[in-house]
Amino acid sequence: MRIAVVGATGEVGNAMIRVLNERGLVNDDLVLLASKKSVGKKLKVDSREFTVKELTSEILRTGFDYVLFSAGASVSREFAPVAAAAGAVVIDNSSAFRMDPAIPLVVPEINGALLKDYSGIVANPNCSTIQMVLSLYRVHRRFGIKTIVVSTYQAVSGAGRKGLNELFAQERGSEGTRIFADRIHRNVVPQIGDFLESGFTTEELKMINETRKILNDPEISIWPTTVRVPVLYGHSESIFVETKRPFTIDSLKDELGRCEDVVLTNQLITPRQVAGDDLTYVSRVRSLDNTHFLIWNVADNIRVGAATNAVRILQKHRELNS
Ligand code: 2RA
Repeated sequence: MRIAVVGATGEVGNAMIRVLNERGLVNDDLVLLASKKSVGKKLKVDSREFTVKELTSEILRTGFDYVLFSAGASVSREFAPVAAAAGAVVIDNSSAFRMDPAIPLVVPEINGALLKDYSGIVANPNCSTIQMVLSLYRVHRRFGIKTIVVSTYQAVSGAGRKGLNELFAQERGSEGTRIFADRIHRNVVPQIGDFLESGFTTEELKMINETRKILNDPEISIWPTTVRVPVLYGHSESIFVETKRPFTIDSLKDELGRCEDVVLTNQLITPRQVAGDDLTYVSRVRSLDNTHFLIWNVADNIRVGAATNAVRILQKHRELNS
């Protein structure tokens, strides 16, 4: 099987390579692609060493089974169709194709069946969306979700290596490059992405639109506030849900606990505990009636929220089409 990773030197691209390797999917045919400035960089993967090559249409036409993209929406818009036209299944971590009605937006545990007999581009959802829908999909199936109110506490790695470097710089006392709307050291910033006319941000709109597409329910009313916090890895979310049909706390916990790749726990779970992990942790389950509840979830945003979900898409596609 021949795989390429586009954006191989970035935070998510690097994680994609690690997860591929952990799952025995790295072989000598792996090709690492990036922009001109990264060409020639060496990446070691266990005993193997790979040299980063320049991303070009020509190289994408050399016959890949899967091409994983994490290099930004403009790169995906230009090159993902080239790779798909050459016969590869493209798994794109950018926002470029997520809301295209012809392109599946996939969290394999929820709607992986869309990958059966499918070839072309598959969109990987936004990290803050993935951990939320992984926590709620069974509740939606059994009780129907009417309304979600979610506040996120998103790690600086969500902004890639530059986000991490910003926090490190400010912790050392320097201004940093000010990539966030305000200083992030010992602060929280209630803006991720750009502000829209509505007063919501692009990140919040992603959570609204992507959740409806993945759960296949355009009626769900979703009210997000996405916040950047001075954490390195691991997004946390406080989620309030109103259901259409009544539940008991036991039946609610039963559904939450049955979600695939989700751990329901009474422990207090924080981002420090989940960095490097591939599971989504749900805790603080509580309710005062039988149609409203609150939960807290935490997941590694670079793995669960991007790289691992992308590799799970690859594995699910292989499973359904081999
Ligand atoms: C962030 N979800 O956390 C966005 C993009 N990864 O910055």
